[in-house]
Amino acid sequence: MLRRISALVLAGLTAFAVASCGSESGGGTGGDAGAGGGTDDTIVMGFSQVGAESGWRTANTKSVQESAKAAGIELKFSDAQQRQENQIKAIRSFIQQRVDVIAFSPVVESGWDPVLNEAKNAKIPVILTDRAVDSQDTSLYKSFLGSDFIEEGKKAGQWLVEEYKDSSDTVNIVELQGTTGSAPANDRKAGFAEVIQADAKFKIIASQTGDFTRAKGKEVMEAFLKSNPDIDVLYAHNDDMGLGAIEAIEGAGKVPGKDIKIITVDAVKDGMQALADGKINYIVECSPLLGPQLMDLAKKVVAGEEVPTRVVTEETTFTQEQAKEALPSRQY
Ligand code: GYE
Repeated sequence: MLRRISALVLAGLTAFAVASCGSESGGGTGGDAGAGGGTDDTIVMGFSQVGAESGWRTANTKSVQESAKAAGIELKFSDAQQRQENQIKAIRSFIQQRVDVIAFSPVVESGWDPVLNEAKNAKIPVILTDRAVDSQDTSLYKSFLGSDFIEEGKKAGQWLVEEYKDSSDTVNIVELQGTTGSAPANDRKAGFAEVIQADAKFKIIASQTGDFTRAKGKEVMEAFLKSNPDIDVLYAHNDDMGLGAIEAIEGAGKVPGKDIKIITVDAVKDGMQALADGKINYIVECSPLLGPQLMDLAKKVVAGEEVPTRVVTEETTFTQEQAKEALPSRQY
């Protein structure tokens, strides 16, 4: 027994020596140290981020980077600029570098099976964070950490139903959707539609993508305003598009929050400020602070421990009054 243990220790030491040797000779390549499938204690995580499209995303990136540091995990961070092909490339490169774990926030839901199979064959565990994939084969990833976007859409719809409960007039709604094909766009649309369809007075008169950005939100809202003189409500799938739309509404000489009621999702600082200022009427929170839980999951997965296949983030909602109270202590 003892002999076996010392043999293991020796093997470990040799492996360690090989690893440090590798990192020295790796010199200029930077960041190779620690990779190599667990020859070193430092966990190396390859993380493929969606992009930098919104305040939410910036806060999420910061959370992931800071928590990796705090957890002693070496992070190889890659920004996909909202393009799936960039994410596939990044994941392939993580596989080639033999990172210990891959985490990514899939820009769209479909089309991941081939690259996820490559990771599986290379025995590199994958954790989905923030957004889901629609793969039937759930053995392709260990866990999915993030919000329930259908629930968020439902919460947005419930506020609207309550707001107009005493009126039988038609309520004309325009919708700014998130990135086409993304889980939050699909689900926030579906959850909202499910709740409002209970009453025929709610009519979605226009619905288009604003790609989760402020610039696109403004541009699409300008077009909505031109072709629809009678808009009562805007439902934007994130704060940034709502903020862009506010500029368009003001530009058209209307008062956001009054002439056109606005519901958004996220609750980032700028959105909360607009809510406190009366320009937005209601925000459904979606937390970007996924970093600490992600690092926790990564450590367990690398250690071969069982982890829950789904971890849902806890979230709330904000009215204008609640936003005023919450703003001073808001982290993002
Ligand atoms: O709501 C939006 C961002 O995937 C939950 O992506 C995330 C969404 C978030 O661009 O602001």
